[in-house]
Amino acid sequence: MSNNERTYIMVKPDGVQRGLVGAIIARFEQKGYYLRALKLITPTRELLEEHYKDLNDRPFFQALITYMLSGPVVGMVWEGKGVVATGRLLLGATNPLQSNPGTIRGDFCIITGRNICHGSDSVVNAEKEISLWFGKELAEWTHHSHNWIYE
Ligand code: DAT
Ligand code: MG
Repeated sequence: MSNNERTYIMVKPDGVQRGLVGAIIARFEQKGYYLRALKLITPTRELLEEHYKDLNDRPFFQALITYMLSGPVVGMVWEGKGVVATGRLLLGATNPLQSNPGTIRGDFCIITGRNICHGSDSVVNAEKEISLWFGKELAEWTHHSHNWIYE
């Protein structure tokens, strides 16, 4: 497993409106992952329909797009060993009533349609989402604690 695996994490409009951006960033930062990109974005319908295209035949798709268009989102790229799967563990289950306490969704929200954050579900999808939302604008830097986080 590569130390350079990357994932796309996004604070959804409810997370931004509720002032949870910092709390969500903190979970990834404290874990030891590298922040490679971060921006506040007002997404277009077209961008969101592409991002969620695998769900476009689901009954909740239009409600999901309307919700995601309701305000700015914060997109981020986080990097590190196992970050795709571990990122989803940090977010918690899709349905916040089933998310464990201690996870972001477990601690901060209640319903699936307002679950405050997104995380890529595979390495392949992460790379697609990163290029969709950021293109190649990723920062390369070395964490001052790198050798205290990795052997
Ligand atoms: P996740 O965001 O955990 O990867 P997903 O990719 O299956 O979950 O779905 C994307 C988003 O769509 C999810 O965060 C919230 C919404 N969603 C999923 N299932 C839903 C449902 N049954 N009812 C309403 N919204 C749903
Ligand atoms: Mg998903």
